[in-house]
Amino acid sequence: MSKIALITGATSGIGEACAHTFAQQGYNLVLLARREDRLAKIAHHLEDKYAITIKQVLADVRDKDSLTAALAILPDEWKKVDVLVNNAGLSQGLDPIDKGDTNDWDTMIDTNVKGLLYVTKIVSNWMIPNQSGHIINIGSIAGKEVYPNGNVYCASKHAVDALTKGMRIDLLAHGIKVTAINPGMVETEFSVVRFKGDEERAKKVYENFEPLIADDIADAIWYVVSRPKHVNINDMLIMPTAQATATIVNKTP
Ligand code: NDP
Ligand code: 8X3
Repeated sequence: MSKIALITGATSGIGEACAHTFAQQGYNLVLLARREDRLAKIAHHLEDKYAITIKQVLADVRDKDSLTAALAILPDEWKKVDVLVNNAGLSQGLDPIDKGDTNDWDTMIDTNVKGLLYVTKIVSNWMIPNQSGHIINIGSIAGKEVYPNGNVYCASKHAVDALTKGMRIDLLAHGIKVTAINPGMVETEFSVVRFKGDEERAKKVYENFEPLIADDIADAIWYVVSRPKHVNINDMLIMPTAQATATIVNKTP
């Protein structure tokens, strides 16, 4: 049987690009996200184009009970997951700590940290009997540095950095690889979501320099996944050439 990759947040950006890359490599896919129409459209397109099979899992990673139920009903042969891409995540708002919206904080921590944990607990228990598997956590430059007004988003991605290290230690004896992929600025729906639908403001983030695109990250993930069995890439920080740090970007005037 073909290998299986489970990708969270597969309806847009980096997750969608990963779905294309793994499909092209002949993987069958479990694609998870909340937007049903988009998920179905992407799944049908990839099944037609690459002659692979896809299971769609409509779930919110924040909702532990329904997430658990949605994954539990997958047939047993679909639980032999080779690669988990913990990609579902978001930022909400860009405000100083005294002005931040506590609902935004809950959303970021619940999605980026707790959601990633819930998915990992379930899927690592599927991997352990096989004594193999590869977990890719999508962190961020925001998990390596803290930038003005990034406070809670940066904290959530620092948590992903710590959890990646912890998972690697805990899953070592089971032959499961754990990798962190930490991108700088990637033009996806990320900033539209951060600015709650303000497309003009989001567009400005990526003006006057060449940001990364989602395919750049999918390409790096494929590199990591396709190393020989005895090789693990622990941590990768990928920036646009025009970006030196989280806040220093060489923009043309
Ligand atoms: P997008 O907004 O384009 O994609 C985010 C994906 O996550 C969507 O498919 C969305 O699907 C899914 N998602 C969000 N919340 C949930 C949830 N509660 N349950 C299930 N799925 C969810 O952004 P990106 O592709 O840029 O972001 C992907 C990851 O990359 C995130 O973890 C982000 O923090 C990280 N990242 C992004 C960078 C960037 O500059 N773009 C840089 C560094 C890291 P749906 O709404 O259908 O559920
Ligand atoms: C998203 C990257 O630093 O632009 O993780 O917020 S950043």
